[in-house]
Amino acid sequence: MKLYDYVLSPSCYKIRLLAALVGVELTLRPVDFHPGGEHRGPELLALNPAGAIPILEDDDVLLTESSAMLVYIASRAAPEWLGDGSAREGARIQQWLSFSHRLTATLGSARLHEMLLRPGDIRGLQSAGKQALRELEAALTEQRLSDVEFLVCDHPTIADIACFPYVALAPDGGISLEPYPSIRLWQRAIRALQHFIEMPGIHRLHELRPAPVRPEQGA
Ligand SMILES: N[C@@H](CCC(=O)N[C@@H](CS)C(=O)NCC(=O)O)C(=O)O
Repeated sequence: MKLYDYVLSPSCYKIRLLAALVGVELTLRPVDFHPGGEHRGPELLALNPAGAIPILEDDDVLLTESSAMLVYIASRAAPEWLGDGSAREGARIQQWLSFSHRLTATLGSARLHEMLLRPGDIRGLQSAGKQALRELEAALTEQRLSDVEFLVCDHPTIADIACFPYVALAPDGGISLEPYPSIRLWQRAIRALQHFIEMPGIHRLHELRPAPVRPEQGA
Protein backbone atom coordinates (compact mmCIF):
# COMPACT_ATOMS: atom_id res chain seq x y z
CA MET A 1 0.00 0.00 0.00
CA LYS A 2 1.26 3.44 -0.93
CA LEU A 3 0.51 6.42 1.32
CA TYR A 4 0.89 10.00 0.13
CA ASP A 5 2.15 11.34 3.39
CA TYR A 6 3.29 14.43 5.25
CA VAL A 7 5.15 13.86 8.50
CA LEU A 8 3.41 16.68 10.39
CA SER A 9 -0.10 15.77 9.24
CA PRO A 10 -2.25 14.18 11.97
CA SER A 11 -4.54 12.74 9.28
CA CYS A 12 -1.61 10.96 7.62
CA TYR A 13 -0.34 9.86 11.03
CA LYS A 14 -3.66 8.07 11.71
CA ILE A 15 -2.89 5.80 8.77
CA ARG A 16 0.78 5.29 9.63
CA LEU A 17 -0.19 4.52 13.23
CA LEU A 18 -2.85 1.92 12.46
CA ALA A 19 -0.60 0.29 9.86
CA ALA A 20 2.20 0.02 12.43
CA LEU A 21 -0.10 -1.32 15.14
CA VAL A 22 -1.49 -4.08 12.92
CA GLY A 23 1.73 -4.86 11.05
CA VAL A 24 0.84 -3.56 7.57
CA GLU A 25 3.77 -2.28 5.54
CA LEU A 26 3.25 1.08 3.85
CA THR A 27 5.32 2.61 1.09
CA LEU A 28 5.50 6.29 2.01
CA ARG A 29 5.43 8.89 -0.76
CA PRO A 30 6.38 12.17 1.01
CA VAL A 31 4.30 15.21 -0.03
CA ASP A 32 5.67 18.74 0.28
CA PHE A 33 2.53 20.01 2.03
CA HIS A 34 4.27 23.02 3.51
CA PRO A 35 5.69 25.23 2.17
CA GLY A 36 5.34 23.63 -1.29
CA GLY A 37 1.56 23.04 -1.34
CA GLU A 38 2.19 19.94 -3.45
CA HIS A 39 -1.23 18.50 -2.49
CA ARG A 40 -2.78 21.27 -4.61
CA GLY A 41 -0.57 20.57 -7.63
CA PRO A 42 -1.71 18.72 -10.77
CA GLU A 43 -0.31 15.29 -9.86
CA LEU A 44 -2.10 15.03 -6.52
CA LEU A 45 -5.25 16.87 -7.61
CA ALA A 46 -5.64 14.16 -10.26
CA LEU A 47 -5.78 11.64 -7.41
CA ASN A 48 -7.79 13.76 -4.96
CA PRO A 49 -9.63 16.74 -6.43
CA ALA A 50 -10.35 17.89 -2.87
CA GLY A 51 -6.68 18.89 -2.59
CA ALA A 52 -6.01 17.05 0.67
CA ILE A 53 -3.85 14.28 2.03
CA PRO A 54 -3.66 11.45 3.03
CA ILE A 55 -4.20 9.49 -0.17
CA LEU A 56 -3.89 5.70 -0.12
CA GLU A 57 -3.35 3.50 -3.17
CA ASP A 58 -3.49 -0.28 -3.16
CA ASP A 59 -3.59 -1.89 -6.62
CA ASP A 60 -6.82 -0.53 -8.16
CA VAL A 61 -8.11 0.90 -4.85
CA LEU A 62 -7.71 4.67 -4.38
CA LEU A 63 -8.89 6.22 -1.12
CA THR A 64 -8.96 9.90 -0.17
CA GLU A 65 -10.67 9.84 3.24
CA SER A 66 -8.71 8.79 6.30
CA SER A 67 -11.71 7.02 7.88
CA ALA A 68 -12.14 4.87 4.78
CA MET A 69 -8.42 4.06 4.90
CA LEU A 70 -8.69 2.92 8.52
CA VAL A 71 -11.62 0.66 7.61
CA TYR A 72 -9.70 -0.71 4.62
CA ILE A 73 -6.49 -1.48 6.50
CA ALA A 74 -8.35 -3.07 9.42
CA SER A 75 -10.56 -5.12 7.09
CA ARG A 76 -7.51 -6.39 5.25
CA ALA A 77 -5.24 -7.09 8.19
CA ALA A 78 -6.91 -6.88 11.59
CA PRO A 79 -10.74 -7.12 11.64
CA GLU A 80 -10.77 -7.03 15.44
CA TRP A 81 -10.01 -3.30 15.11
CA LEU A 82 -13.51 -2.98 13.59
CA GLY A 83 -15.25 -4.26 16.73
CA ASP A 84 -16.92 -7.59 17.31
CA GLY A 85 -19.06 -7.58 14.16
CA SER A 86 -22.23 -6.63 16.07
CA ALA A 87 -24.52 -3.85 14.87
CA ARG A 88 -23.93 -2.05 18.17
CA GLU A 89 -20.13 -1.89 18.00
CA GLY A 90 -20.09 -1.27 14.26
CA ALA A 91 -22.44 1.68 14.61
CA ARG A 92 -20.58 3.09 17.59
CA ILE A 93 -17.34 2.99 15.61
CA GLN A 94 -19.06 4.87 12.78
CA GLN A 95 -20.24 7.49 15.30
CA TRP A 96 -16.65 8.13 16.35
CA LEU A 97 -15.34 8.17 12.79
CA SER A 98 -17.83 10.95 12.03
CA PHE A 99 -16.93 12.72 15.27
CA SER A 100 -13.24 12.56 14.33
CA HIS A 101 -13.94 14.87 11.37
CA ARG A 102 -15.28 17.46 13.81
CA LEU A 103 -11.92 17.23 15.56
CA THR A 104 -10.14 17.84 12.24
CA ALA A 105 -12.37 20.83 11.48
CA THR A 106 -11.94 22.42 14.91
CA LEU A 107 -8.73 21.31 16.68
CA GLY A 108 -6.95 20.71 13.35
CA SER A 109 -7.91 24.10 11.93
CA ALA A 110 -6.88 25.85 15.15
CA ARG A 111 -3.50 24.09 14.87
CA LEU A 112 -3.06 25.16 11.24
CA HIS A 113 -3.97 28.72 12.26
CA GLU A 114 -1.43 28.78 15.07
CA MET A 115 1.39 26.89 13.32
CA LEU A 116 1.05 27.94 9.67
CA LEU A 117 -0.76 31.26 10.18
CA ARG A 118 -3.76 30.01 8.20
CA PRO A 119 -6.63 32.53 8.26
CA GLY A 120 -9.61 31.67 10.46
CA ASP A 121 -11.66 32.64 13.49
CA ILE A 122 -9.28 31.20 16.08
CA ARG A 123 -11.57 31.92 19.05
CA GLY A 124 -14.49 30.19 17.30
CA LEU A 125 -12.33 27.20 16.34
CA GLN A 126 -10.96 26.86 19.87
CA SER A 127 -14.41 27.13 21.38
CA ALA A 128 -15.85 24.47 19.03
CA GLY A 129 -12.79 22.29 19.69
CA LYS A 130 -13.30 22.53 23.44
CA GLN A 131 -16.95 21.57 23.04
CA ALA A 132 -15.86 18.43 21.14
CA LEU A 133 -13.28 17.65 23.85
CA ARG A 134 -15.94 17.96 26.55
CA GLU A 135 -18.10 15.44 24.68
CA LEU A 136 -15.15 13.08 24.31
CA GLU A 137 -14.26 13.48 27.99
CA ALA A 138 -17.83 12.63 29.04
CA ALA A 139 -17.89 9.51 26.84
CA LEU A 140 -14.50 8.30 28.11
CA THR A 141 -15.47 8.94 31.73
CA GLU A 142 -18.58 6.81 31.20
CA GLN A 143 -16.45 4.05 29.67
CA ARG A 144 -14.10 4.17 32.67
CA LEU A 145 -17.03 3.67 35.03
CA SER A 146 -17.30 0.23 33.38
CA ASP A 147 -13.50 -0.20 33.55
CA VAL A 148 -13.18 0.19 29.78
CA GLU A 149 -10.14 2.18 28.62
CA PHE A 150 -11.10 2.71 24.98
CA LEU A 151 -13.93 4.42 23.12
CA VAL A 152 -15.98 1.43 22.00
CA CYS A 153 -14.87 -1.72 23.81
CA ASP A 154 -12.15 -3.10 26.06
CA HIS A 155 -9.56 -3.10 23.28
CA PRO A 156 -8.61 -0.36 20.85
CA THR A 157 -10.51 0.01 17.58
CA ILE A 158 -10.18 2.32 14.59
CA ALA A 159 -12.45 4.73 16.51
CA ASP A 160 -9.58 5.40 18.94
CA ILE A 161 -7.05 5.84 16.14
CA ALA A 162 -9.35 8.21 14.23
CA CYS A 163 -9.78 10.51 17.22
CA PHE A 164 -6.39 10.28 18.91
CA PRO A 165 -4.02 12.44 16.79
CA TYR A 166 -5.96 15.72 16.66
CA VAL A 167 -6.74 15.44 20.37
CA ALA A 168 -3.10 14.76 21.27
CA LEU A 169 -2.00 17.79 19.23
CA ALA A 170 -4.71 20.13 20.55
CA PRO A 171 -2.12 22.16 22.53
CA ASP A 172 -0.54 23.15 19.17
CA GLY A 173 -3.79 25.02 18.52
CA GLY A 174 -3.69 26.72 21.91
CA ILE A 175 -6.05 24.26 23.63
CA SER A 176 -4.83 22.69 26.87
CA LEU A 177 -5.71 19.09 27.75
CA GLU A 178 -5.31 19.74 31.49
CA PRO A 179 -9.09 19.93 32.13
CA TYR A 180 -9.71 16.46 30.68
CA PRO A 181 -8.35 13.66 32.91
CA SER A 182 -10.23 10.85 31.14
CA ILE A 183 -8.84 11.99 27.80
CA ARG A 184 -5.34 12.02 29.24
CA LEU A 185 -5.74 8.48 30.61
CA TRP A 186 -7.08 7.31 27.24
CA GLN A 187 -4.12 8.87 25.46
CA ARG A 188 -1.72 7.11 27.80
CA ALA A 189 -3.41 3.79 27.03
CA ILE A 190 -2.97 4.38 23.30
CA ARG A 191 0.61 5.57 23.66
CA ALA A 192 1.42 2.41 25.62
CA LEU A 193 0.17 0.03 22.89
CA GLN A 194 2.62 -2.46 21.49
CA HIS A 195 4.08 -1.24 18.16
CA PHE A 196 2.89 2.34 18.78
CA ILE A 197 4.80 4.81 16.61
CA GLU A 198 5.47 8.47 17.23
CA MET A 199 5.08 11.63 15.20
CA PRO A 200 6.58 15.02 16.04
CA GLY A 201 4.62 16.23 19.09
CA ILE A 202 3.22 12.78 20.00
CA HIS A 203 5.49 10.49 21.93
CA ARG A 204 5.55 6.94 23.13
CA LEU A 205 4.61 6.57 26.79
CA HIS A 206 7.84 7.07 28.64
CA GLU A 207 7.26 9.93 31.03
CA LEU A 208 7.74 9.27 34.70
CA ARG A 209 4.90 11.46 35.87
CA PRO A 210 2.19 9.48 37.66
CA ALA A 211 -1.04 8.78 35.83
CA PRO A 212 -3.69 11.47 36.32
CA VAL A 213 -6.17 10.77 39.09
CA ARG A 214 -9.22 8.95 37.75
CA PRO A 215 -12.25 11.23 37.80
CA GLU A 216 -14.23 8.84 40.02
CA GLN A 217 -11.37 8.84 42.57
CA GLY A 218 -10.96 12.61 42.58
CA ALA A 219 -12.12 14.92 45.33
N1 LIG B 1 -11.21 14.39 4.95
C1 LIG B 1 -9.81 14.28 5.02
C2 LIG B 1 -9.22 15.49 5.70
C3 LIG B 1 -7.75 15.35 5.84
C4 LIG B 1 -7.10 16.68 6.09
O1 LIG B 1 -7.65 17.60 6.71
N2 LIG B 1 -5.88 16.79 5.58
C5 LIG B 1 -5.14 18.02 5.67
C6 LIG B 1 -3.72 17.73 6.12
S1 LIG B 1 -3.70 17.15 7.81
C7 LIG B 1 -5.09 18.64 4.30
O2 LIG B 1 -4.65 18.02 3.37
N3 LIG B 1 -5.58 19.87 4.20
C8 LIG B 1 -5.50 20.62 2.97
C9 LIG B 1 -5.00 21.99 3.23
O3 LIG B 1 -5.01 22.44 4.39
O4 LIG B 1 -4.55 22.64 2.28
C10 LIG B 1 -9.42 13.00 5.74
O5 LIG B 1 -9.69 12.83 6.94
O6 LIG B 1 -8.85 12.17 5.10
